[in-house]
Amino acid sequence: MLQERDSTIAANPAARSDWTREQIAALFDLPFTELVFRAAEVHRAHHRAGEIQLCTLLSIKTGGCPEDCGYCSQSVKADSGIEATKLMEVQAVLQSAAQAKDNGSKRFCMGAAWRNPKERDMPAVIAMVKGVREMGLETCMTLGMLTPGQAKQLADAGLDYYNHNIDTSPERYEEVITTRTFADRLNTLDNVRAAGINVCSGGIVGMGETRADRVGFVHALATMEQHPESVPVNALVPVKGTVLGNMLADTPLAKIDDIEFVRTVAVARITMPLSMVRLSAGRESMSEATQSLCFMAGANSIFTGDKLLTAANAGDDADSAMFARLGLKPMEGEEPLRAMKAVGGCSGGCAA
Ligand code: SAM
Ligand code: DTB
Ligand code: SF4
Repeated sequence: MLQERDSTIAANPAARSDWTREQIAALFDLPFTELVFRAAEVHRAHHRAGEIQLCTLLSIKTGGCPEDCGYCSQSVKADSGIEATKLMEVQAVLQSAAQAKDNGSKRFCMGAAWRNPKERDMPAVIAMVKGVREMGLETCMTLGMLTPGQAKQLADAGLDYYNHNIDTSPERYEEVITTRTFADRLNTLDNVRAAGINVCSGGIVGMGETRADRVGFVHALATMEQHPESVPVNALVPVKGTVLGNMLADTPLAKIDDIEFVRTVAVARITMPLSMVRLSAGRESMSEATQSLCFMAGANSIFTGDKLLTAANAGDDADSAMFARLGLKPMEGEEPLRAMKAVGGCSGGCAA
């Protein structure tokens, strides 16, 4: 069955990279129900729409980050009360991964509050990848910027995915982060791709950006020569003491507009039909109705468990209840873009 699906996908020229901003803006402008309907059609053409991928996050090194990302509680510039920790011991990480596996998670994502990993950190990080993989879980890491050599080391250790977000549109980027550029981010993504690791890249909605910024954000991802295998769409978790948390507090922008959030998910689904679209941060304060609309609009992956990196998450009990109410099942199969590579259907661009 999977082979049949894979060859259908491999023959499918859907993952085009020539989207214009005007085309993406026109999708955002569609009547809401029409947009969600179209996204649901694209979703069904390429994915098993009743299945949601379950991933678990662990912060392996928390706080004290020298970067100034305006949304982040872990920046040294933020007055968020998050205490800086050292890199966790490998055994403790493996224990946590075993628990995630017991709870039904298929992927274990390890995040570190670093600008970039130091060479002295690499042996421990590599041991974590190898250990988690040996348990039969897929591995993902997000450690900040990587050199080509570090990407190769992680690939050799067997790392399945690397998460590095573009976060917002190229135009808005400098208003949110000044300590590294949009081009730096793309450079790391190139290094990850070149090393043969699957790419996970997305961003945040609800940072007070304009519709045009959301168009620019999706455009930057959808015009990549090869779309990211996973696209996390985070709703800003406004944290007191961060630049954005303080700026948006007590303004009408403090809470993301649900409909606009669902629109962004739908446009990501339509423009990157073969990618996994992950409903990431912000679910804890999102109604089940809004989450359902996101699943309808093509989101097919979530983070499970009580905690993201530092912020609260919806929690396993709430998610089990939601899955039962909605008739959703945890995903067992392979991601389309990854499956295409396995059957040799994508020789680089994956574009029409
Ligand atoms: N330090 C690494 C980096 O920045 O690449 C990895 C960890 S960082 C926390 C991963 C991503 O989480 C960020 O790029 C951002 O998109 C998302 N994120 C961080 N804080 C967030 C918040 N308060 N609300 C929503 N998303 C957030
Ligand atoms: C992503 O795009 N979202 C996750 C993951 N990649 C690493 C992180 C969300 C972090 C939310 C805020 C926190 O927990 O501090
Ligand atoms: Fe550091 Fe990552 Fe937070 Fe930016 S998002 S401050 S790089 S931990």
